[in-house]
Amino acid sequence: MVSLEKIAQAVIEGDVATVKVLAQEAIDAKMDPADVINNGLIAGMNVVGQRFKYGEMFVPEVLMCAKAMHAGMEPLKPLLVDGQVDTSGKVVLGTVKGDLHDIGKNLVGMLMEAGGFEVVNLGVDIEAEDFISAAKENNANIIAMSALLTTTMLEMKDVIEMLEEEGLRDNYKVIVGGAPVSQDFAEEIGADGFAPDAASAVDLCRSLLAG
Ligand code: B1M
Repeated sequence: MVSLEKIAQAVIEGDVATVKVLAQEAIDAKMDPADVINNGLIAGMNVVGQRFKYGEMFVPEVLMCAKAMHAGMEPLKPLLVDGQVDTSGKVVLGTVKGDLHDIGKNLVGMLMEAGGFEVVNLGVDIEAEDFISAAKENNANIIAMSALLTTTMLEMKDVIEMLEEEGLRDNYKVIVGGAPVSQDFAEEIGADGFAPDAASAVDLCRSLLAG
């Protein structure tokens, strides 16, 4: 019989086919879709995030797990009543202007979604004004920027300066990450936080919004 533990385990194993079957079985058994998402799919993905953080899982495996989670979400989402899945907050995420690297940024987005955040993933090569207008339009809590090049990480500073110029700096928490980015750099440009990896980015968002 289908159980939340089985669903979580299939996500942890990155077993897309099994997750699909179990999600359908859960629907047929009239299980609460929010419970299946929160305590089956997302619970499994949270384990994946922690294993990735501690080097027990690697990027390709995490991507398969995320694919499995999404495969399970697909048939369940239309059955949800608004507000049934807790959202921890809304994040506007992107790779900064001039930078096309998105593998790490997408991992960050997936783990944030698994962590209960609503993520607006803007993509790559995002201009400062586009981060800001997306944050305004989506009523976001957090602006999250990724950069993989020493030349493009400076764009993060432009976004923060533009927020200050527009008098919007206090409206959003700003977090930064990516291989060349450090805690020192984050402090230097006035960001609210830096995370070295995707799972830590989720913890950081939680702690920033907690106060
Ligand atoms: Co490029 N590249 N690349 N590249 N590339 C690097 C980054 C580089 C270190 C390679 C090297 O020279 N050794 C180097 C940068 C040097 C520097 O500036 N310090 C480099 C270069 C120079 C370039 C080009 C300029 C090469 C050229 O054309 N001459 C060019 C630039 C293009 C551009 O962006 N304008 C370029 C292009 C590319 C590809 C397109 C071929 C491809 C990107 C494909 C894609 O992303 N869709 C690519 C790749 C794949 C890499 C390497 C090999 C791998 C990057 C990656 O995906 N890592 C990289 C070398 C390396 O790192 N070994 C390299 C895996 C990923 C999971 O890790 O992105 O670090 P990462 O994300 C981590 C953390 O950093 C963190 O969490 C993630 C998961 O834990 N994190 C965040 C990331 N964003 C975060 C945001 C957060 C918090 C945490 O909060 C918001």
